[in-house]
Amino acid sequence: MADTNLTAILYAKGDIRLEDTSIPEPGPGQVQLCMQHVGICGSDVHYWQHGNIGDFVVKAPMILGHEAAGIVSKIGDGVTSLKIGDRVAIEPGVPCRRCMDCKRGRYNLCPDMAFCATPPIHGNLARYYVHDADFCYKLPDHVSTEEGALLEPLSVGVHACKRAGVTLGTKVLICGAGPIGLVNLLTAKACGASVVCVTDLDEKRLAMAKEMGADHVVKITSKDPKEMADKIVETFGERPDVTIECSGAPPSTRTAILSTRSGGCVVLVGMGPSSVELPVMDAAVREVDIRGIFRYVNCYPTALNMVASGSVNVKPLITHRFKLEQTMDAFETTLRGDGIKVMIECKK
Ligand code: NAD
Ligand code: 572
Ligand code: ZN
Repeated sequence: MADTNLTAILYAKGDIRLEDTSIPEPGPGQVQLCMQHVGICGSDVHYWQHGNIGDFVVKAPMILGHEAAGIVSKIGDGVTSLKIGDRVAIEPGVPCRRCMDCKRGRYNLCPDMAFCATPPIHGNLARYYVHDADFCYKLPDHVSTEEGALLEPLSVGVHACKRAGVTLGTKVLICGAGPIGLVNLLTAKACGASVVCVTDLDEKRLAMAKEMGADHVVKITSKDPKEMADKIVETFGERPDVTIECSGAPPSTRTAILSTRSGGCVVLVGMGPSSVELPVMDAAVREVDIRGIFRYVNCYPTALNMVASGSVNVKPLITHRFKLEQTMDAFETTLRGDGIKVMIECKK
């Protein structure tokens, strides 16, 4: 194990530095983790490129990374659920546990959530990191730490499919074939969706969706939402029951509403501009529910089960691998949009 703590720190927009920091010690209820794998998320790249996402502004140096898994290397006082050597997936958001949202079980909505690599909270793209033990999930021997890191985006798919009510026989439209669209595809299939159609502007991403099990793909060729909705409905032969919007592009959100069957549901996962013009009257008179999601809640155990049981295979999502020392190459690769999931190996 390393005796230094190489860490990827975002100092400000455009300024990521790899530096040695002190090795953190676990407090009560916490574990120290020897980090194994951290996936790069679009939000890590966005903070690097822009220095903010909306009101979340990088005002002080922040450690990047929130899709992560590690090996327990030290135990804090009172921790009985884990032992040194356990391999764990890290759920990156720790809520206050005391507010009404937490007490209702909707801890993802906690206003005091401390979420890795969302300013001002540090992430875990480092050799060592400390996290609350009850937000670490022990991996069975046959589940790798790469898969453990992928439980983070997979949990977004689990939460979206739950909010959409995807079940046996549901016909699902997924707009956008980035990592988040693809984890929704995997989850929808695992939930028993009978038909899943995925849209994107990009042929390579559509090819990936097909490889990962999409029954149909539709290339988006126009910003006219009605024209694209007609193309989608023609592909299904009917309207989808449920649409999971994973691009955040306003024309796609309009298409999502227009495509979905009367009485169906559109789940907004993709984040675009804060205000978007939508065909709300079409949604209203056809009773198309519009629901949002905010990350996930109580989804890690389900995501882990799906991977451990073999009902989803997340490994093909990983298209690029780098070492922690190559963090800048990893970020440049993600920025170019060459692949789907770029994975960083943190161990020495
Ligand atoms: P991504 O940028 O890699 O993927 C988005 C995909 O949408 C791209 O492949 C792009 O070509 C495609 N696209 C763009 N315009 C389109 C259009 N008009 N129609 C169809 N496809 C179109 O991003 P990602 O990592 O897959 O994340 C997707 C979105 O989900 C982002 O907006 C991200 O912020 C959001 N997200 C939200 C949550 C949440 O809690 N709500 C969690 C994670 C990610
Ligand atoms: O893996 C969690 C995650 N959440 C994302 C994006 C990427 N990864 N979200 C989109 C941005 N929001 S936010 O509310 N914010 C920066 C806190 O705009 C969170 C969810
Ligand atoms: Zn993320």
